[in-house]
Amino acid sequence: MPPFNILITDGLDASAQAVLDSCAVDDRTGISADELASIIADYDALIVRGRTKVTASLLGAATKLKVVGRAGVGVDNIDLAAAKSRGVTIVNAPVSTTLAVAELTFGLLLALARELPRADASMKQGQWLKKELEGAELYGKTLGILGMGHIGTEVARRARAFGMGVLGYDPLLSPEEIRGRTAEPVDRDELLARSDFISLHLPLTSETRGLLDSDQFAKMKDGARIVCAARGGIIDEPSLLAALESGKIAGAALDVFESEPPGATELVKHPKVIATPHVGAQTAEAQSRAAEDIAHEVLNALRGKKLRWKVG
Ligand code: 9EZ
Repeated sequence: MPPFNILITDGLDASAQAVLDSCAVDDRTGISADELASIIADYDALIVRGRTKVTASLLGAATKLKVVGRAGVGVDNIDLAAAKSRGVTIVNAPVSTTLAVAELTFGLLLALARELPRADASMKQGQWLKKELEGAELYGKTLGILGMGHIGTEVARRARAFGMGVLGYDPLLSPEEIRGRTAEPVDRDELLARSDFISLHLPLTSETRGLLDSDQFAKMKDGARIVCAARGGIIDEPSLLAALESGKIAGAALDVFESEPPGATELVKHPKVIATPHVGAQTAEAQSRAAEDIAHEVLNALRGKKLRWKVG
């Protein structure tokens, strides 16, 4: 049997190599959409991260393609309906990056509470802003977690260890399941009204795009702080900017943006915003796990084996 032809277009950690050693693997990281469309017909499988847009038109040109693997979690860069109608299987690696994102979320919560980026920047300017840098403790505060999947659950566990009260909302889980994940189950409005910190851990879908808009900010506690290491576009950026300007929201830490890279926008430059360049899953451990997990899953799909992480 000839080897399976596998195309990689967004880079993939070397830990995938041993798993795919029986396959013919082409690494064309950074390839343009046009060039990708012109070569995709040669491949049985495509492995992407978040950069490559797997569109209906690309899938139309992919006459041999059996499976697309997303090395990581969100599949918002893949047209799932088009894949389904063409019989292309979509798999991801939904647990590989959980701890990396949960730990970044805590970094951002602490950075907001203690203004760590400002503290560091002032030192590098030769200043000593000790008196101005009176922050807040996480202990005794309430964290509201929107989305209680793998990542939200790990954030909840860590928040408990810091002595925070933890509220959880997830439309896909029962109150009992949310309680089992160490959060108090509440509806969305109650979460917004009671939380000192709100962290988003949900996918970007047509339902969640623009979920946090000016109506939702108006329901929040005065001086609430927001963390988003989920996906750009879930927070409506103009609404957030207005809420920061009015003082309704005391701070926001954003790892993701509607358009990436965003450039030095008003939001990115805002003194109450901490911005990072979508580094949630960027740890050595997460990238290695994501690559190994997706390599196994793609190979299983090609061999017609049982799948752990079929999407849709
Ligand atoms: C939506 C969600 C969470 C959510 C979580 C998941 C599809 N989906 N949507 C609104 N898995 C919080 C608020």
